[in-house]
Amino acid sequence: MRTKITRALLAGSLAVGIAAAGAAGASATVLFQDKDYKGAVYGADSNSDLRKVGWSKKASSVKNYGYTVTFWTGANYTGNGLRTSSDISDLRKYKNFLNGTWNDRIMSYRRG
Ligand SMILES: [Ca+2]
Repeated sequence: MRTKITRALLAGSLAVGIAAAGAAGASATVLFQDKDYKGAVYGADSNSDLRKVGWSKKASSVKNYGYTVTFWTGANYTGNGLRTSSDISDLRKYKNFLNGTWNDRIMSYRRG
């Protein structure tokens, strides 16, 4: 069963709640609008098209809680992919094609 923790524009106390859930073994990948796990948050195991939830090309940091996840620049797991099980505090440090970075590039993602 897929678990969608939350999506919200306000980080604040909600981000703290997700961090606590992560410590207990959260199941969802969490996207953060800003680097260093700050700003608005969105959490779900996967999403085939982040445009549908207003989160396309916004993530600047991510937490995967140990799960291997592949992020994609296009909808429906297309385009360039970044496969990782690491938490990434600053997607600017991850190179994408044409000397760009992964900052504000993710449009879909899923485990595996
Ligand atoms: Ca961003």
